[in-house]
Amino acid sequence: MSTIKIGIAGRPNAGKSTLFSAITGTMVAIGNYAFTTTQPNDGIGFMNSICPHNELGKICNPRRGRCENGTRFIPVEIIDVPGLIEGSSEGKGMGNMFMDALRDTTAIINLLDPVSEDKKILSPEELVKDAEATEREIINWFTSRFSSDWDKFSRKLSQSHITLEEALLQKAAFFNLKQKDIREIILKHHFTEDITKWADEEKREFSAIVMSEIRPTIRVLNKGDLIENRDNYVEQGFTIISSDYELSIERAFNAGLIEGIRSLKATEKANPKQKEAILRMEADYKSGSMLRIFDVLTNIIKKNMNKIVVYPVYDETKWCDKDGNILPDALIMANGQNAEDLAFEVHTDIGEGFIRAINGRTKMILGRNYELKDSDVVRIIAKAK
Ligand SMILES: Nc1nc2c(ncn2[C@@H]2O[C@H](COP(=O)(O)OP(=O)(O)OP(=O)(O)O)[C@@H](O)[C@H]2O)c(=O)[nH]1
Ligand SMILES: [Mg+2]
Repeated sequence: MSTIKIGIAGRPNAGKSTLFSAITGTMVAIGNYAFTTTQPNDGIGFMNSICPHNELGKICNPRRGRCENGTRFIPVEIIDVPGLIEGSSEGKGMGNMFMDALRDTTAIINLLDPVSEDKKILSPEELVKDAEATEREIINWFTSRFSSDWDKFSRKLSQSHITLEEALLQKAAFFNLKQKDIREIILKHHFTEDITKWADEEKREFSAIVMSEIRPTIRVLNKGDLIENRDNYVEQGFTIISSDYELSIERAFNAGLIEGIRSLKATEKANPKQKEAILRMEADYKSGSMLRIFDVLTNIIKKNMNKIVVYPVYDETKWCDKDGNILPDALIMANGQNAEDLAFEVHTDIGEGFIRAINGRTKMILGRNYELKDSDVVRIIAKAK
């Protein structure tokens, strides 16, 4: 399973389910009214990476995901949740219990709606306020989950004398935080060593730090097709997409009206009206102020989450597995992980039996501490069990 799980949160009607539908290719309820979604949706989307098969001059055979004209589509998990409003954490709207679906996400997209309730286009400043309101609700949800049963937890702890790191590992288990992440937070920030003495403010601060440093929340402005002066928003730092376009493209691709999801070239099957719509979308993307969603997902994974893509192979010259499948796997790893980590990612037995690795490009021998680089093709040699 993918190690990446991205949640889509935001106000009601922002277009979360439209976006989810477009990236996962599944049908879910979409409606021009608040609280269309009442239960979280879970599906598979894709990030992009330039496939090394381009260098080999042969086509790859991905075991998961696919490859389109040399661009690899690598699967990642996507979650769509009901809309958040101010006060969701106190039970308004759909409440915030559904947010539990985001408890083990590795990043959250805060999808922003440029259209106000009275159908005006919001200014960049107004959008920032909206974004902050949603982010506050996310932190409120985290804090309330993290603080629940605090007294019971404190009583139990006062008899056991464990370190802050261990206490946090237990208390935040619901969020699937790794020991390394907790260690990093308490090294970098000051927290009271005795967790039973934490005041509400400290609990909230811990939640805010997790949500910004471990589970980054990334603002993405939707409905770019409705914004006339997109460049103004880009200058203010907004990343703009259109879920409506993405969904149309997905449908056009499935109906054989365009050549690929990336290359919006109309096929002969498209009628003149469809061709015109395709050209209009293409022109909007060419203007550069609006991004395709895979590029946004890729940026989130590579830049905000600091990940790389690595291709393990069995044969370092043909870049294939035992059965001759070329570049069968594309694994998303953390920047800074090494050859031994890759071996463990492939299989625990391979990790334990690690002898050495070979760089598929240079054919150099790599030790277990070799730091992996983005797009590396690596053969691992391990003792047979
Ligand atoms: N023009 C335009 N309309 C969009 C876009 N994305 C979504 N919409 C419309 O916005 C409305 C709301 O879309 P949904 O996907 O249901 O929104 P949601 O955020 O899931 O809403 P809730 O589930 O109620 O929180 C629908 O009428 C969509 O067609 C877009 O990029 N451009
Ligand atoms: Mg929805």
